[in-house]
Amino acid sequence: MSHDSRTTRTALRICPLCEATCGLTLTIEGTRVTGARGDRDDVFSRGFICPKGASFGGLDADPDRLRTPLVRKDGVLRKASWGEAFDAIAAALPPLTEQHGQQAVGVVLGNPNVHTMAGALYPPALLSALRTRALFTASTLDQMPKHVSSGLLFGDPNAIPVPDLDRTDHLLLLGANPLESNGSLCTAPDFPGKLKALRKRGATLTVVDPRRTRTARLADRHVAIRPGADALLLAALTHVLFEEKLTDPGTLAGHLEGLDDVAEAVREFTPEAVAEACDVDAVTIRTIARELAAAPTAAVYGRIGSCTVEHGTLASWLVDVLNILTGNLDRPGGALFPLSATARAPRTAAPGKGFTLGRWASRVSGHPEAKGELPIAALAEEIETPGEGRIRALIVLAANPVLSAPDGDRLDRALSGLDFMISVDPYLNETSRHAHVVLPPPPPSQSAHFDFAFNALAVRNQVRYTRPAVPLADGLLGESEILARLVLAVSGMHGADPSAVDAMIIDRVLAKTVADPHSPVHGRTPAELAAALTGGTGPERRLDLMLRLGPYGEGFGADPEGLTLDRLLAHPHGIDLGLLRPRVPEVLATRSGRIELLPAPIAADLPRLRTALATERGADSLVLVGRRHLRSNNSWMHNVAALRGGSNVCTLQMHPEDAARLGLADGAFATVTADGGALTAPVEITESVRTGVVSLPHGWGHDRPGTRMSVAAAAPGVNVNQLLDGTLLDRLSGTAVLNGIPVAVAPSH
Ligand SMILES: Nc1nc2c(c(=O)[nH]1)N[C@H]1C(S)=C(S)[C@@H](COP(=O)(O)OP(=O)(O)OC[C@H]3O[C@@H](n4cnc5c(=O)[nH]c(N)nc54)[C@H](O)[C@@H]3O)O[C@H]1N2
Ligand SMILES: Nc1nc2c(c(=O)[nH]1)N[C@H]1C(S)=C(S)[C@@H](COP(=O)(O)OP(=O)(O)OC[C@H]3O[C@@H](n4cnc5c(=O)[nH]c(N)nc54)[C@H](O)[C@@H]3O)O[C@H]1N2
Ligand code: SF4
Ligand SMILES: [Mo]
Repeated sequence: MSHDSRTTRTALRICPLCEATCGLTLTIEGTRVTGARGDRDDVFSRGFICPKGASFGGLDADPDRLRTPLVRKDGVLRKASWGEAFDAIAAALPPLTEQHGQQAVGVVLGNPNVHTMAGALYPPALLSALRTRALFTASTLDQMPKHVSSGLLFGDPNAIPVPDLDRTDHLLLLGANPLESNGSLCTAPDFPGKLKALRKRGATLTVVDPRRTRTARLADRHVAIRPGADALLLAALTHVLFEEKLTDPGTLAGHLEGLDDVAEAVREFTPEAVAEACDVDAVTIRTIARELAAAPTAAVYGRIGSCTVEHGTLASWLVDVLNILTGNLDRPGGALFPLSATARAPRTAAPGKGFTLGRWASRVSGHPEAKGELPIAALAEEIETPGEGRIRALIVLAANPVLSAPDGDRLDRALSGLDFMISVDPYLNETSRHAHVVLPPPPPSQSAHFDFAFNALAVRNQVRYTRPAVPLADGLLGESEILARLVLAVSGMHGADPSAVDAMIIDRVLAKTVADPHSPVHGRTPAELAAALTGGTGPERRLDLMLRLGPYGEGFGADPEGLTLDRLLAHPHGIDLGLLRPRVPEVLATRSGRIELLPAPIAADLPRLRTALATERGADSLVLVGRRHLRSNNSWMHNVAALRGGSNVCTLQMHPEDAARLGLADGAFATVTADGGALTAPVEITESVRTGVVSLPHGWGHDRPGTRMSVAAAAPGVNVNQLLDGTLLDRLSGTAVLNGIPVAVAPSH
């Protein structure tokens, strides 16, 4: 193949920039991506594309991307070869754990790990090589409450039901703005189009959000709730279902435990009791409950605004309780569990191990672990506080917690005091600037793509895979190879062939599978099965293995029509695996084998919600919420010139009445103060936020020295998370409270 700069061709690439996972057709001149459009033949996205996907080429070719590793010498980060970079790691880390113990090495996993193959395939091996419990991820800034509620209800923290957008008659959406975010924990290319189609077919859309978002404007009803009050609203809806005898779990009835206990638990949360705290009148609450119960099918769906709040786990739990009580969980048109092609093949229903919280706790504040993770809001104190088990080294994969987590200034100082830090990141940014070694992955066009995470959250079962659209440039390493080498370097096998990591994992999986009497390959030999795997790379062979052993797989001959990597490669636009289907009881892994409606940790957290009923707030008090902009993505897409400007700016949105009371004009600068600090931002007066609420987007504050993101630094914005001190958490999940934060706002002089 020639890569002459005059040849123009197209190649398919699944978009890694948000959860919608659209199929893109890239135009490539030589080795440069010069265009991107939606792939009309993609079995799932059918040609949809958004402005971010359309800017794929700009992002891919960003001149600020690192093209060589960086290694710190004499305090300064300098360009280095891959050999030097891994030598530095192998020289530093093993001695450090020998001296200070395994807990002295922390790991931070950021959001893009769910958008890359490498991020899915290697962190488990890295963690098991390190044997550390100091794991912090973006989940505790995001969806950990949902994992905890699913773990407790269904026994599996990854069993997350998704709303059946294409078939539902009624959608109650809380704290999500898919018209800007393109959806989350609900993978649906063209989410906006699906909501419009929903309205068009006569289904009802209710949006609960303190802001009148683009999504809210599309709805039949917009409920401008007071931030942080969703759990109260949902508890009152549940109360009404019981009070008015509207519960009807349908076919789920035989799979439930604790129905009466839930009725008792929500008894005092009457619409009248919660109305003031939610700022939603009791009549509206009763109407919503009755409509939910009366709809032929309905789905309740909550996201960021219902998770990153003080009662995030309770709200996440109540979302599913409502789906269950109305008979909508696990039925078409309701909320269903997807079945992805790389999931474990369904077992026959049987009691499982259940889900346990708090098996260990963080060293300094004693925060309980959830899903093996500690709150990222507690990372700085774990680095700063002396004593045994203090974190002295940190491996940061695709994360920028200096901007994305609470109190970045404190974390910034803490990171600068580490003995050793590694960042796997394409940018020298607010976090990676502290690293001793920076390992840059290649641009996305040069990576293969498979959505291990999002296929399990998709509104339709389907499977797609794209190989690199452009060959790996000279001098770069694929991210899978980077992470495999990292695993070797930290486990005393520095210099071994990175394919050894994949081979080892394949062997381990096969050994376990052939020993399982329920497996189609029971009794066969791992070596024989491993030899049958196809694929040009270690990650491809692992994908082939998962596909073959998965629920649609050919099972190494058990089902000759089933899925393999080769079959998938023969379908470049993907394979449709059909509509979501009911999966209870096969998904359940609780100890009882049933859905445990009122798990003990939830029951123990409810008194905290009761105290929220009585919270006093001054007439002029203000709380802060976040927002997302269509042409942005957390902290790292502000460096793409084509995506800057328009609504994608860091302003403090405020209702005209609040602005008038405070004497603030549009464009004037305001100082915002909260427990964690203060910042100054330009005011944008808009009726899209309700009174008593101000809004700032996150991921801004690109004004620190030592970074290399020139476009972002030219209009840096402010870091909203500087307003937080990291102490405010949803206790059950360790998730930082990022919405509904009390603030004071004053004109800035
Ligand atoms: N106030 C407030 N704070 C928030 C939120 C909020 O709503 N409000 N949202 C939270 C949420 S939902 C999340 S998920 C977190 C995100 O928190 P993080 O994951 O810490 O933040 P990102 O900005 O996504 O940063 C991702 C990092 O990965 C790098 N990167 C990009 N692509 C790749 C790649 O292919 N490989 C590698 N190795 N690195 C890559 C980027 O350069 C960047 O440094 O932020 C949270 N913070
Ligand atoms: N364009 C863009 N797309 C993205 C991202 C991005 O940064 N930009 N980030 C990606 C990531 S990592 C994630 S996790 C997803 C998130 O996807 P979404 O959950 O859709 O995220 P948001 O757009 O932040 O929507 C959250 C909404 O909750 C509202 N809200 C705040 N507080 C409350 C409250 O107390 N109650 C209620 N009911 N609502 C409240 C906010 O006003 C906001 O409109 O988006 C992903 N997609
Ligand atoms: S909606 Fe998401 S996945 Fe689709 S093109 Fe836009 S950024 Fe990419
Ligand atoms: Mo997220």
